[in-house]
Amino acid sequence: MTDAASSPDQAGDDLAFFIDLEPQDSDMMAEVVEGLSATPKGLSPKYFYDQRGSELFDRITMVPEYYVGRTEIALLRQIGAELAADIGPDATVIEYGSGASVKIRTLLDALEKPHLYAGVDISRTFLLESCRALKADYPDLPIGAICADFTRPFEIPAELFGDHWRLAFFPGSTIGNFTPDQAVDVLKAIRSELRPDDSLLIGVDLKKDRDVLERAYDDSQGVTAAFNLNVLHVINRVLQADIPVENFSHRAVYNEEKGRVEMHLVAEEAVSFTIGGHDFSLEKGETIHTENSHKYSEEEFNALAARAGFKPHRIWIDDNRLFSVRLMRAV
Ligand code: AVJ
Repeated sequence: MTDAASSPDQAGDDLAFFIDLEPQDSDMMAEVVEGLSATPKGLSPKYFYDQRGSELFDRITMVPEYYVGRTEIALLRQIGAELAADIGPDATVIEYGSGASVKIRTLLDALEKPHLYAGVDISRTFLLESCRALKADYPDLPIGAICADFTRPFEIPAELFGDHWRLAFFPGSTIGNFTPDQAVDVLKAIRSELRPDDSLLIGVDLKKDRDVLERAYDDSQGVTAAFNLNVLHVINRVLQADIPVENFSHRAVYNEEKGRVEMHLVAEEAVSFTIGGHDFSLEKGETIHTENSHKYSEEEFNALAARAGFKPHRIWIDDNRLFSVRLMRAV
C-alpha cells in the first residue's frame, strides 16, 4: 500500500486533495496473461475503460436499447426530495467509479449543502478530468480525488472524510460486473469507509425478459460491439501485444441460471498472438469472456448486501420495472 497523499498543487489545481494509491500496470500484465491462460479464457471488464473505452461507454448510454443509464438518471431526478430528506444536510459524498457526470450532478443538486465530494476511480486521467469539471460547476464544494482500484481493499487517511454523515454513491449497476461473492467483497470495501448508519446509494439492475437484456448488450448501431472489441486494442497498446482485433466479433447472451448477461469475444478464425513474451492461440469459434452484468431481484440484492454489513432502507423502481436505485444503511 502506498501513502501518496499529495498537495493540491501536485494535482495542478484547486482540488481539496488528490490521493494516488497508484494502481499498477504490472498488475494488468499479470491479470491479462492469467486470464488468457485460463480455460475458458477471460478478461476483467475494468480494462475496457481507457479514453476511447470511456467514450464508447458514454455512447452506449445513448443507444435506445440500453435502458440502464437513462432509467437510473430519471429515477435519481424523481427521488431528489426524498433522498435529501433521508440523507440530511452536510453529507460527505464518496463516489465509486467517478465520471458518471450527470448522475453525480443530479445527486449533488438534490442534497442539502453537501459538505465534500470525493471521487474514487482507477483511471487517473478520467478521475482528475471529471473532478475538475465538477469543480468548475460547483466552485464552493470541496472536491477530492482518490485514484485507486476499489475492487481491492484500500486505505485512505481516516481524517479525510471528516465527521459528517457519509453517503457512498455507487451508480450504474457497476456492482453487477462482479460475481456475487466478489460483489460482497466490493461492498465490504465500501462499508469499511463508512460508520454505522452512514448510507450507500446504489444502482442495481433488475432481472427481466431475455430479449430486452440481450438487445441492451448488443445494440443495432454496434456501439456495444465496438466497446467490447476495444478491450483488445487496450491490451495491444498498454501491453504492447499483437492481437488481431479484426478476427474477433462481439457476442452478448443472458445466462439465466447465473442471472447475468455475459459478453464474449468470439474468434472468427484460428488466431495466435503474443503478450509480454507469452504465446496465446484460439481455435476458430473459441471465446474470451469479457464481462458479466449480474441482474438481481429486490430480495436477492438484500441478501447479498446483508453479507457486507448493509440493510435496506428504501428502494425506488421505475414504472417499467427495469432498474432499481437503493438506499442502504451501514449496520
Ligand atoms: C457500466 C458495468 C454498468 O454492465 O451494464 C454496458 C457496462 N457493458 N454495456 C453494464 C456495459 C456493456 C455496464 N456497467
